[in-house]
Amino acid sequence: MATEFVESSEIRALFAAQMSEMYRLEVPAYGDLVSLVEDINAEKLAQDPTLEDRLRATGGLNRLNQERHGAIRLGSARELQLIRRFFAVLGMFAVGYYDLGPSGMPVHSTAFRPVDPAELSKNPFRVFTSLLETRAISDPSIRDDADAVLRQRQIFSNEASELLLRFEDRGGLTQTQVEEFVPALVDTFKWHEQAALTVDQYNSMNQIHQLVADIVSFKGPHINHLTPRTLDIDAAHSTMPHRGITPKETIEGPPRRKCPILLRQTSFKAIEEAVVFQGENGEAVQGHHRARFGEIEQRGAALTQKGRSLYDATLQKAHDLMAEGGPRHAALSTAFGQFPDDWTQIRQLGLGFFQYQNVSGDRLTGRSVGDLEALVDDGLVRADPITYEDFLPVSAAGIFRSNLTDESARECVSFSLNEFETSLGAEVRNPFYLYESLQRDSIHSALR
Ligand code: OOG
Ligand code: NI
Repeated sequence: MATEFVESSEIRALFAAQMSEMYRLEVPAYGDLVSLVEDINAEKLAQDPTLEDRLRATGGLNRLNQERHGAIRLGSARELQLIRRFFAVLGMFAVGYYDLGPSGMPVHSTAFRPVDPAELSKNPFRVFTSLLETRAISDPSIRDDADAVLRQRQIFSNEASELLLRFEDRGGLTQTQVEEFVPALVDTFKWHEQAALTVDQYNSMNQIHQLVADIVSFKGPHINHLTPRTLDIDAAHSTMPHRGITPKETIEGPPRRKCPILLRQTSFKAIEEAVVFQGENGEAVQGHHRARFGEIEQRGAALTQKGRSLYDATLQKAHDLMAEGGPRHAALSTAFGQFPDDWTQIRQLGLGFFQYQNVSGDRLTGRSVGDLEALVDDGLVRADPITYEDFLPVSAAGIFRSNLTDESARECVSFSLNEFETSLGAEVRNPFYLYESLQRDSIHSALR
């Protein structure tokens, strides 16, 4: 009898559920945030049948309440390569490249996520994964210290590593192996109260950059947030204080619109946690650290390169207006006045990606791509915006920044996709190609 391997979507769903369970126990405010988001989503779906219909048509309705993204920060190329191999077991691959260097962070990032639409609709779990570049540390002795600590660090258990090798060797894991593998992998991302450094080492890393201290001081890459997806971030944001959660003032990304695009996010500040540092003579020294926070997101439509360039220019214009002293709200709405807020216009101008479906009840033989707009117009084909599955570097920098208490000017460096891919040991997938091919496939099957 052939051994039955478990589908990667099932392993991923189990992993996501166990991560959520762990985070709920470790950071109770996360549980409050999840229940708030569930309430708001139920309300929104009841009020907005068009939204419900679109989510159903694009396979997004069932996944909604289990949908999360997490974030981790790694210390070396070796850790990044291992994470890539572990996430492959869960059917998650590196998509998109985000250089946070120009925003004053010593990291660059990718997101591990499923790529196939069918996989996304089963469970879209994503992990925003950042890699520390110690060469951004200007003090050579602290840099050497950090490198030495990171070289020694083993973030995965032997059990998880053995099962990874078995997966790679045999091409899958059995149910029994999955039941051992998932908790062992989840353990990698738990909070470590016991620091790997002395309090003096921690303080000197913290002075260089709080992110350096967060990444180097601990025995593992603790998950630092787990984000549920809301259908109405403004409602969720204004309800947070009523549930005892203090959000940051602003929502990152585009302003509220009739046609949501890309990604809007907001967060609450990291909680202070007790840490036990190593003392000089082996005794324990009590201290604390802020790492783990909460975030919510609202996902809108994926934009084409052309749409994205317009978004970037629009956001830049809003920031310029703010720099001139304009209030944030006014600056955003003035700037975004130039970004069409109508799905037909967004489609006809080629600003967004759409999924097409033949709803005529007949074959559309003899019709070609050139007829698509007319078919949509006549109601024979429906066009639904494709959900954006990725992240935004300016918004991500805002999320990072909201958890740094030290706002002193920092050196900005620039990293590159090339060096990231070398560290990863693989190519990063280009999100634009993924949306493009999803759109193309839907057109082909609509016109078949
Ligand atoms: C990651 C921050 C970025 C997002 O949603 O844009 C992020 C981090 O703080 O490690 O999670
Ligand atoms: Ni996030």
